[in-house]
Amino acid sequence: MKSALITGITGQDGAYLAKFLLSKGYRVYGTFRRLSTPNFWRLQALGVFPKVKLISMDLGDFSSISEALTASKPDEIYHLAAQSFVGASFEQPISTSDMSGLATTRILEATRIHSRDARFYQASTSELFGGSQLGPRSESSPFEPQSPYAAAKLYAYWMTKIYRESYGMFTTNGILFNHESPLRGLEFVTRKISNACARIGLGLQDKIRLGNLEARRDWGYAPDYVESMWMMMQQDKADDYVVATGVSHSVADFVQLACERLNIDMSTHIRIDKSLLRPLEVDRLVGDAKKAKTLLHWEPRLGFSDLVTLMVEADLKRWKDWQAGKFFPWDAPLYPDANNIIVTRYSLDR
Ligand code: NAP
Ligand code: F7E
Repeated sequence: MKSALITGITGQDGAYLAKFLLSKGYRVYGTFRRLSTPNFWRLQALGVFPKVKLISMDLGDFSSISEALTASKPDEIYHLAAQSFVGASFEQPISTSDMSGLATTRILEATRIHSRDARFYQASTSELFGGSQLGPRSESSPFEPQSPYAAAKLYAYWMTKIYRESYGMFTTNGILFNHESPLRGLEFVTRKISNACARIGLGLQDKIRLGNLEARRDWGYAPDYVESMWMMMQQDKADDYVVATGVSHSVADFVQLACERLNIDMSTHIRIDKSLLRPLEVDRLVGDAKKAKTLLHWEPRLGFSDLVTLMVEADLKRWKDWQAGKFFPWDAPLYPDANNIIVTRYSLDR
């Protein structure tokens, strides 16, 4: 049985990837950070919480990274943990550089020392490309990062390649364009819209405040995208791949479709809030995933319109359940059964 270690298993991609790898028969370990309020709701929502083994790790703490590797002895490492919100990277540029950039080197170093034969996936991003050029971006397009987040991820991208070329390690960059789902964090624009529209439809909220409605993104469906991560790790030779749908839409398109699904009049409920505009904006991004399609045989399954519908309906159901006094999944109100949490310092000594 193969073992996989997912850093950031509590995030959107971590949870879907855990579910996917379990379905492939993997033993799945995942790292989480100790928070005063636990954050396992996505794993619970997908029904995989009791099936994964959890290890506490902080990206700034090299010893906790080393412990995670020695405790899990992974065949494959999926490095997903990062400060992933572009907007916040302008507010916290230094910690973002550390957690989304330098932390990758910490994990690569720990891998080189403890698990040299393990395969390594780096969660690279379309944000590397920036937004000044027109047309679809492929693996050979120039990089022009436009945020502290993107600059940190560009450093991590290069370190991933450098470890491949210097030490012959199997390290791969998945350059993924935006991918969304009902498990997306509420800060990101798609989930912010689906959640707010659901609440407006039920009379729980009146207005939704947004920033740049003209920004365009190539939005795909997260469960489709985590499969591409696994496919990259099964190749004979490590390489870098763009993963995208090839179609872009504006934030306004997302709002319009979400409002249509719920018969909401968009003009009455949307307000532009200038404080949500970024100091530097990536105006448009669209990807060219020809390489992933040809070599990995990867294809996106869910299109934009179905994605909007899926997200809106999921949020509508959550709020209806809440109104009916049922469980509120993203609150994770109770500390879950902690039998599967490995306390590395103690358990390793016994
Ligand atoms: P996400 O939902 O924000 O998840 C990020 C994960 O990183 C969470 O598990 C988070 O833990 C963890 N984390 C953050 N800071 C940490 C720290 N200091 N120590 C330990 N863990 C920490 O992000 P996602 O959407 O799943 O994305 C996964 C990865 O892909 C990220 O690296 C992101 O930058 C990258 N990416 C995402 C997209 C996209 O469209 N989703 C596209 C391209 C690349 P908590 O749960 O405790 O916060
Ligand atoms: O913004 C605009 C905003 O925060 C999308 C991360 O997963 O994908 C994500 O980064 C667009 C931007 O995602 C609001 O200005 C308008 O142009 O949902 P977002 P992102 O910045 O594209 C990439 C690939 C990653 O790697 C990242 O980790 O929407 N926008 N109004 C808004 N954005 C937000 N968040 N909130 C608004 O109110």
